[in-house]
Amino acid sequence: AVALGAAACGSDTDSGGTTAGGAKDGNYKLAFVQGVAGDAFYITMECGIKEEAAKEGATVTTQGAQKFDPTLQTPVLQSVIASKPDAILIAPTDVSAMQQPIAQAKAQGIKIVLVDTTLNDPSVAVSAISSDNTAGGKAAFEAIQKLAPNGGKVLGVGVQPGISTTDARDKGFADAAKADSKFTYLGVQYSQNDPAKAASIVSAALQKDPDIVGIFASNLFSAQGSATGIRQAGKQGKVNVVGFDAGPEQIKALQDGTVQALIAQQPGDIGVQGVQQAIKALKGESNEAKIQTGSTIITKDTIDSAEGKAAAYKA
Ligand code: T6T
Repeated sequence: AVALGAAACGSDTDSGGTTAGGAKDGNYKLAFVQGVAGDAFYITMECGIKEEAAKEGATVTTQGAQKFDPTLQTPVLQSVIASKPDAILIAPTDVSAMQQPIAQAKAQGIKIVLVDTTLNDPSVAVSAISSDNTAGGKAAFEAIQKLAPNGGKVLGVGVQPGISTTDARDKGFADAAKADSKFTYLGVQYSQNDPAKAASIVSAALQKDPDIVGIFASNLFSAQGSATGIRQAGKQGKVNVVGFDAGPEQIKALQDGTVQALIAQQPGDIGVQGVQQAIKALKGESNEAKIQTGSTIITKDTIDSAEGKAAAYKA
C-alpha cells in the first residue's frame, strides 16, 4: 500500500498497515508532520520512520505544508489530530508559535515526539531528538578556517528566526567566527527557506564585499540557493561555501566545486529513534527526554567514499 508521493527509500519500508499477525502491541497509528513537504531531509527521515514502524507493526501517515511556516503547519497538525493517531512525530516550524497547537494534541491524549526542531518548552513531548546543531555551526566555521587559513570576511545565510535548528547553527557559526580575530563576521541574512532569496542574498553580498572568503548556509534550501548565487557571480572555487544538509542538488554543487563542504545530518536515524520513543511511550515504558544524533562532514575528497555515499539524503 504505497501512497502516491511516498518516499523512495531504497528498500521495502512500506508500513501500510498490513500487519496480519505481525503487530506486537496493538497496531499503533503514528503520524509524521514534516517541517515542510518536498524536502530531502524530511523525506529521508520519513524512510527511517517507516522502516522502524514496519518492525513494530505500526502504521504511518506523513503530512507537510508547502512552506516552512507555522501558520501553514498549524492547520496540517489540526487535521492530523482530528484523525486520532496514537502518537505524532513533528518538526515544529517555530519555537513559540507551535507550542499551543502541539499542546492541544497532547491534551487529546496523543503522545508527542519532537523530531529535528524543538520548542521553547519541549516538556509537552515525551522525547525531543535532533542533531547537535550548535556544534554543527561551529564545525562549519572550522571547515572555513581550514579552507581560508589567512582569514577574512565570512557571511551567514540563515532561514528565519524562530527555528530552533537553524538558529543554533547560525549562533554556533557566529560565535566561532567572532572568536577568531583573523575573521570578520558580516552577520546572518535570512532566506525564508527560499533558494531564490538565498541566491540574491549571496549575489548582493558579493557585490558589496567582493573579498568575502567564506559563506555558511544553515540548511538545504539556503545552501542550494547560495550555490546558485556563487555561480551567478562567477565565484565558483573562489569563495568557500559550507552548507548544512546533503540533498541531491547540494551533492552536485560539491562535486562541481561550487560548494566545498557539507554537514550531513542523520535524518533517517532521527526518524528511527523517534518511532522507538513514541512506541515506548505508548507501551508505558520510560522515555529519553533528549536525544542528540550525529553528523558527517562531506568534502570532495570523501564524497565517493562509503561514508560519503551513506551520508547523502534520499530524494
Ligand atoms: O536542515 C533541515 C532541518 O534540520 C531544519 O530544521 C530545516 O531545514 C532542513 O529541513 C533542510 O531543508
